[in-house]
Amino acid sequence: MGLRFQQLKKLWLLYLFLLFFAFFMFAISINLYVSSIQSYDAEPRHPKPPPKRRSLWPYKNIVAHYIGKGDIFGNMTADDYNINQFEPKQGEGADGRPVIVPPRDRFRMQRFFKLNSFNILASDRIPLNRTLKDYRTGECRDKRYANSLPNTSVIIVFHNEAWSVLLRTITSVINRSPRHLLREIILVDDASNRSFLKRQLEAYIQVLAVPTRLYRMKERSGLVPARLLGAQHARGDVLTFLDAHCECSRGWLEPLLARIGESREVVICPVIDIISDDNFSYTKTFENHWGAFNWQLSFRWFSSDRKRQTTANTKDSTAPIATPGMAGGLFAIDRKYFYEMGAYDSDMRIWGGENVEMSFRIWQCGGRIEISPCSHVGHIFRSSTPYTFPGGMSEVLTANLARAATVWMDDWQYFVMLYTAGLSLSARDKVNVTDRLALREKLQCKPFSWYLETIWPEHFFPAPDRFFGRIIWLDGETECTQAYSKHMKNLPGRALSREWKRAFEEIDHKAEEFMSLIDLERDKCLRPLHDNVPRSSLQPVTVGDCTSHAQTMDMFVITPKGQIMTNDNVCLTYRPPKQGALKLLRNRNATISNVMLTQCAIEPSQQWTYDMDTQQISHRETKLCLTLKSATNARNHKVEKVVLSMECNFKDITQKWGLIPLPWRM
Ligand code: UD2
Ligand code: MN
Repeated sequence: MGLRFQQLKKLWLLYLFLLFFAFFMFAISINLYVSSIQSYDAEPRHPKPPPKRRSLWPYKNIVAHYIGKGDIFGNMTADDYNINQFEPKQGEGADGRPVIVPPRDRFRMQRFFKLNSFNILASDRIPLNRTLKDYRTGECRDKRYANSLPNTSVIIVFHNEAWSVLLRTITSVINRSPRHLLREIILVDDASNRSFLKRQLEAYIQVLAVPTRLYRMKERSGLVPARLLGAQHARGDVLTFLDAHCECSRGWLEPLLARIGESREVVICPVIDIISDDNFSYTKTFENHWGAFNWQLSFRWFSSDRKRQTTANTKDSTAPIATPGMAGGLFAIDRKYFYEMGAYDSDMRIWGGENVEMSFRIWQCGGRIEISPCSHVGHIFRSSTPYTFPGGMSEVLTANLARAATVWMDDWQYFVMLYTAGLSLSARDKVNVTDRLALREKLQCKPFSWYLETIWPEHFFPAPDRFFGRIIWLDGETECTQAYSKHMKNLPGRALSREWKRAFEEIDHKAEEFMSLIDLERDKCLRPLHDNVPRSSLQPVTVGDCTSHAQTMDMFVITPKGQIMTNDNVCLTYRPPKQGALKLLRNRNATISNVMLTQCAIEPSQQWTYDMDTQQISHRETKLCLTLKSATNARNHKVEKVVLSMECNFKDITQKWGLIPLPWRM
């Protein structure tokens, strides 16, 4: 008996030990997992650079995470979509501060991120009326507005928006708008299926301090039909549109309404600040920025100085800035003017394109689009789309863009269709835009060339007086390089050989021949050193394989003044590396060159000349020639071949360049 008992006791102890050990291992692995999530999370998302990080939209078009039919959230259950976990903690996120989700919730945080493409667990901890700082400049705060400003209806459309985020948008509108200027709030539900957006929402809005009405689309249609429905029911003098994941900051409304009070033909946008999709911190962005579109018609922000065209006093920092393009989500417009100008193209579905269409239409038909530096509204920028795209993301988006381009872009519509993935000239045949063309006729709108020249003179699109095409390295081996050099050498009037205009004409003459001779397999094109680097970042150039049409890596626009531009407002720039900066270079493998691609600006570092006689491209000021050489990195190691600016030598074959045009209009 005694022995049995001893044995049993040992077994029991062993059992306890094993149990304890298993538990210990489990705890360690959980801990490791959580910290791996934490470090994964901490790295790429913080801190969000201010609006320079303007590549949100292209990502949205190209690498959105939408997968197709079925459960796009993998392990999410029906309950997960429909549960409302809003549980505010006092002071959380106050003054726009970031929220730190406790470690025990990290796993759920990760899992629920996909639901909205933002960190809903962070949002659910922040009270609906969290405080924000006053993001206005002193001048803006001191500004006094007329007593009798027009009033507004605020229109917010949504599809499956998260509860806390939607209600924080509404609360910020109510709390930060002067009551007499805010006539009503109009919500339009674009056929959401989350259960808390049904009765619960209806009940909630009944008791708000500002009349708030909710309309529902019968079926999922997209933000344009939803905004049109909202506008139809609005009674305010002005329509103010907001996305459903915004926070209005102090003094946001008055400058918008005041500007429309001054001139009803102005469509006025606030400065869009950044609410982090990750921790919901509120980051103010620069006031001095404006927007336009890239070759694929994706919206882009730019920050170069622009004249404030609205006041005689150009130094008035509170005056709005004219902008060729609007981001699309946040703007105010006189209600009657909205309809006089053709409201929206109601055949644009789901998402995208309407901001392009409205930007071109308002400007070309006699209105203006401006950003008021005194009005700050935060918006959650996301790096992927959380919702479905009935009809397919690429199909929907390209159809919307094809509509905008066909109606408003004249000759330039072909350019967009030729060089946007998913579009082609046949896109024109699929869209019926008769109504919109009639509108353009009725409103007697100006041509797209006027828009480019007058409203967006800094633009980087091709134009009749510009070159558009590839810059190939004339290694003298391929048929194309031989034909090109031979032609250039035997031209009369050498004195003119350094004028871009002359070069463009000469190249244009032989365009067909050069285009037919270029061999994409063998000819080498000037292009950025690395693929897939954000366009806005500084990067060296090299020569490499020429790309096919939808990729525009190796395509350049050259202006008669010698700016060598490419997509996204990027220009070839002479930029000698600074000694001190070299030592500090963090990435010791970075390639060093004195020629870089960087944001365009009107400055001597971006002015180049071409000598048709020698086929050299040289920097105008330093007279150094573009040369293909092996470069070194910060460790003094030789790396790949890059293009540098060096002493010119007309015999040097590494300095010879040919301009091979590409078609861009019919
Ligand atoms: C930007 C604009 C957005 C719109 C879009 C182009 C900003 C801050 N945002 O993208 O307003 O102009 O470019 O189309 O300028 N929605 C629906 N139904 C749909 C899809 C979206 O109601 O089928 C709602 C959505 O809930 C949101 C709004 O439309 O409130 C805009 O959608 P988004 O936030 O996904 O667009 P965003 O900010 O990426
Ligand atoms: Mn949005």
